[in-house]
Amino acid sequence: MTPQYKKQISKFLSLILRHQPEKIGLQLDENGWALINDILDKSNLKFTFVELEEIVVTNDKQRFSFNADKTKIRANQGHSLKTVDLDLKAQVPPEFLFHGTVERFIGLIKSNGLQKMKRQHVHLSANKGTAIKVGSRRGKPIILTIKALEMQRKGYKFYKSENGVWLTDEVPVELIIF
Ligand code: HQG
Repeated sequence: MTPQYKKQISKFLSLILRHQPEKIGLQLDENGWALINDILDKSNLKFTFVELEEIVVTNDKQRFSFNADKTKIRANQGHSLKTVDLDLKAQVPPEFLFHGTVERFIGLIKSNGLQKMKRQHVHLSANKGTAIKVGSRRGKPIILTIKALEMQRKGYKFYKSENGVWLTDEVPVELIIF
């Protein structure tokens, strides 16, 4: 497999495991798991179980996880599907978390806080470097600092995905340092 083909498969997996399983007639269970054999059968991109394993293990952001007996796979975060509940336990966050965005959203964020938009959660990171990468997908990154521990003490819930992304429902504007 070339790196390009691996990337193409990884993007395809993100699409069917986070957003549109119906594209290939795939079923996800309530916690977002899909049967690996179904994916291998239904995918137009051809790959074997061993190749899938390599893609999951070497994925730059560890976007996917296997279940214990490696019959199922799911995306660790990033879903837009409303029906998937990752069943994560609420956790106490560090004092500060970071969010990478771009200038054109700042006005709206200043009025509405950070909103999950099309996804299930607002995505935050414990380190600035990751937030810079996330923001850079859209242009010159602007990094917002979130008073996460204070938020949690005020009753907001925080979750950490299997691959270390911090998730929350929204961030009120008064707890964002611009
Ligand atoms: C912005 C990728 C207007 C927000 C990344 C962001 C991440 C607002 C965009 C993961 C807003 C939503 C998630 C408001 C927030 N008004 N815009 N009130 N509140 N926004 O893609 O955090 O490679 O859903 O700043 O690396 O950019 O796919 O979220 O710019 O981990 O695995 O609305 O997706 O991971 O965009 O990225 P997104 P995100 P993967």
